[in-house]
Amino acid sequence: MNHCLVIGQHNVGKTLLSFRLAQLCGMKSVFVLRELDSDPHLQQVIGVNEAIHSIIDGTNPRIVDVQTIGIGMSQEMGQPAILYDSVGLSEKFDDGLYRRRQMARTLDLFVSCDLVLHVVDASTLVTEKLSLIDTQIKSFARARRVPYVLVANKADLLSMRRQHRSHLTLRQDKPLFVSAKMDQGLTPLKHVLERTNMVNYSYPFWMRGVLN
Ligand SMILES: Nc1nc2c(ncn2[C@@H]2O[C@H](COP(=O)(O)OP(=O)(O)O)[C@@H](O)[C@H]2O)c(=O)[nH]1
Ligand SMILES: [Mg+2]
Repeated sequence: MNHCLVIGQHNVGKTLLSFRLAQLCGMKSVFVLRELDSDPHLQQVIGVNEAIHSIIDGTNPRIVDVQTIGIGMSQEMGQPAILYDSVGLSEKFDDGLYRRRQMARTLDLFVSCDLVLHVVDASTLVTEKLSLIDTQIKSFARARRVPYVLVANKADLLSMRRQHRSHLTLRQDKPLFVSAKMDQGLTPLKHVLERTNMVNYSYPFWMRGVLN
């Protein structure tokens, strides 16, 4: 099974993007496991459309847990994928113990996943550059040589001019500008997910992570 980590700072749209990807893969409902501090973890089957609407309407309680979302892939690909919708990373000292544990869990997943979707909020990029924490996420993925996509979400909030500027500044990272809210630009991410699945199943497990 392919393991894909959705990582980034909080409020950048990781959860909405994860459910949008599930929707794009044709899922009406998904199996979700929320890793709470207490055992057993919470297991739910969630309607994808309902989840999307509740995030956009703001009626969804903010999720601060690592959530595992199971996605079945198209028949040609066969293999299902697992999305880890992780807790937002931050550098704040005052984050509570529970939150810090969830961040540690996110970093654990970073070491073992097959694909990294690194989400940034395109509308808050300062002078179109990545923040320190985002630069660290990118460097770590590069060091691991795990397949990696920089996803610049909330592109709907950017003027064409600003999007163009961000494109130029970040061109080495080949960002994919998307809007999870407006459901725009996401199809290439589904293809990445399918391709990583295919590549990972044509090579033995010990070669995973060295393919780029
Ligand atoms: N304008 C806009 N808002 C978005 C987009 N994606 C997410 N949001 C909003 O950003 C907020 C945080 O989204 P969420 O998925 O919970 O972020 P997370 O903390 O990274 O998981 C919510 O209010 C979403 O509706 C987008 O593409 N455009
Ligand atoms: Mg979230």
